[in-house]
Amino acid sequence: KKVAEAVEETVDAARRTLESTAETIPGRPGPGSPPADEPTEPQPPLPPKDDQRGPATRTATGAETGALQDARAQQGEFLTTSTGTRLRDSDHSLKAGRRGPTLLQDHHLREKITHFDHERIPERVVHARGAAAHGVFEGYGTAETVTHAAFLAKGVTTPVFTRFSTVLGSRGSADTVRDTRGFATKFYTAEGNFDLVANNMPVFFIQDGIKFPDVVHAAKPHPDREIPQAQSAHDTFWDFVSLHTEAQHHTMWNMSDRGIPRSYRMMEGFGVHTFRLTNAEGVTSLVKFHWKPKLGAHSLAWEEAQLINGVDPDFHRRDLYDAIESGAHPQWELGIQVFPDTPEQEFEGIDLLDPTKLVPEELAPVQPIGLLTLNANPRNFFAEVEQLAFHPGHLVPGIDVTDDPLLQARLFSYIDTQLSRLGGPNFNQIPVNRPHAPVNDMFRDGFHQHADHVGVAPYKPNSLDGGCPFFAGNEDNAFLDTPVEIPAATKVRENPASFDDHFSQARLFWQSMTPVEKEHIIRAYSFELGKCYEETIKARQLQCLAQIDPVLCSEVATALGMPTPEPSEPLADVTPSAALSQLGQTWPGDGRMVGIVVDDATDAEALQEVRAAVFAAGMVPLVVAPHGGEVAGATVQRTFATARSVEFDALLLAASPVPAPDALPARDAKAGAGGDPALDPRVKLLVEECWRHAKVLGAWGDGATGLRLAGTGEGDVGVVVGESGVDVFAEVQELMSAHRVWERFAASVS
Ligand code: HDE
Repeated sequence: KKVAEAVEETVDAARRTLESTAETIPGRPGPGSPPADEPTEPQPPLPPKDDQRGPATRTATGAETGALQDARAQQGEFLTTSTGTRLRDSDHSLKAGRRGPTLLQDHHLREKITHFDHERIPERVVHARGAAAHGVFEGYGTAETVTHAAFLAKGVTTPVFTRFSTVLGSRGSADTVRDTRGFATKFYTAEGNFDLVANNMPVFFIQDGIKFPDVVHAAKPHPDREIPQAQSAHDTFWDFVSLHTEAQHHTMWNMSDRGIPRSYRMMEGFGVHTFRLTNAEGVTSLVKFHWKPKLGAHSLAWEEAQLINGVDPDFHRRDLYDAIESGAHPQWELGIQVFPDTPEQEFEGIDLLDPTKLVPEELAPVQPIGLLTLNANPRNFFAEVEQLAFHPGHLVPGIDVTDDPLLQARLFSYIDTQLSRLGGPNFNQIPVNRPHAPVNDMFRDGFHQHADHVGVAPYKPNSLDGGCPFFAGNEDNAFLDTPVEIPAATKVRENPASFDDHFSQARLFWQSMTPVEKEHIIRAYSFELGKCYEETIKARQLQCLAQIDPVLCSEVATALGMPTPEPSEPLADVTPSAALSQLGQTWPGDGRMVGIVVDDATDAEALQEVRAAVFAAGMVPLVVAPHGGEVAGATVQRTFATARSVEFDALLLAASPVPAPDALPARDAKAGAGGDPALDPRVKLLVEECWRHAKVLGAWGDGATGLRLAGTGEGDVGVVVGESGVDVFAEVQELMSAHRVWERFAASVS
């Protein structure tokens, strides 16, 4: 009886704890609540047809059998074994006596440890590090002239799941490394899943998929020491791209500010390849897909990106999660550049099948066709993000591929890689991958088969299952492989001659940059090549730069302390494309972070007003104070010990805090010049870094002294000093709409 009572008490206590926790986490179900819905709504199976002996398919989520229950993760309030037997204890293994050996018969011990031993699956071979969010896509209907894809029709809304990623790093690597970013979206359309597996750069390193293992092996850590992690600043990468010169254009994008985005929410996306669309009349067009962020495309400063890798390696993942949680739902417009589908498959002399080439927007404007809004975070990272599987061949009627040899190889790779990553051929049955359209695929069995298929004839033609499932025709909107004529050809391992131009668009990109963006590119090449050991590799890359631009080449050569080579061919004559620059416009500041430095002497009312103004601007104020708790009537979010400038898009000083006893280093704690009190060195560092990273600074009241002690103040570019905090913030907000105050630094190149 005693045992039973003790057990009951323990269970009661656990339940009470659970209930109190549940109350404090809004939106989380408490005990006894029904199991949460699946992340992607399961769809009912196809209704059985009258003339059919059995239903064509019944998936594991088939409502008839109540099998939906099976797919739910947590049922009932008791801890059980995986086969549903309720457990009394999960903290002690079964032993022969309190101090005795553990018994082999302890099934729960063995089951618990065995499952744990197998929790990890292989990470993605590339794009291993990423973050994702659910959302909705709404078609504008403007694409109807070029495609009959139903989800692009006016007003049609489609659930989506988007995953952003870096390419090179492992699953646990830092977010803000210099790299290309993945931008892959799964549209769960009524006509089946459409995957737009895009990047944040419009071109790729290679023209033929057969080179993918080469470029990835070169860019990944060295196989002997397995370093460096998530970096291109090493010999093997530069060895490859300087030899395989078709990589030069993409490399230039990586060396530009595009390689270090400020946020996933502030990146453009590009389908890279040319796709073929078909409209209701059967007329085809060639298109390139673009994602345009409503917040604009913005980047970090290189030093800032490096600091973040240490201070907050999850920076991009956190930023996306926090923005969505706080209601700042990021949005992108999907757009297309449209080209006539001619036999040459080129536009204005640009080969549309060459994935190292872009088409400047000035030649083919991006036409908006729909709006993506990401509005919900995943609930279980493994289930949704890790098990998510994209494939560029997941197409819907009205959208088809072209003969781009890079795309063709991708069509093979993405299924193949899931076989080892997700452990078998049934990965599309995983909830996050499951289409919302009815599925009746006649695929059977295999590892991780969850469907309970019925019927006796999973083959076609059959009579035993009434001929089911049936083929669809035009009237049923069946997918049509576009009947493209292929000219008579000889089987060869060769590229078209137009693929031989490797430098003109790298030069086009360089020429399209503003002086400050050029400066950043020079510094990026200088840093990356400066990290290489092999002189021959650096010299070879300088030769490539000579073929792109003499200024770029000589600046990098000077930084490396090497001679500037001459180009071996005349430089390409290019027309710059202003659309390639990220600067020169203003954008909304939704979700931006504004640090406000205060101390115990700060005026509470003024602080309250400024915080309200920051919130009203759609931004997040973070109060930074000498200690935690309440300061100046506000809850402190960061102390001087926990804050680092990289968290803020702008910094406001409402105080000039004197060094606190825990401020380091001690030598900075002496009084300032001219009898000024000293400034806390951590605040000084905040200001100095914000200055260097081209962030807007503002101050009122004592804050003006703080700025001065940190070496800046009124009259400096991007620094606002005034009497009232609200007025100061109004000016700061305006400056922030240009993202950064790059004008602070005079660029040495033009
Ligand atoms: Fe990928 N790529 N890729 N890729 N790719 C993968 O598929 C591959 C390429 C891209 O968030 C892998 O499921 C080959 C271009 C993204 O889950 C793999 C080639 C573009 C993601 C693969 C390319 C991309 C991947 C690894 C050259 C931009 C992350 C895991 C022929 C248009 C998807 C996986 C996610 C992932 C192969 C080139 C984008 C191995 C062979 C070009 C965004 O299948």
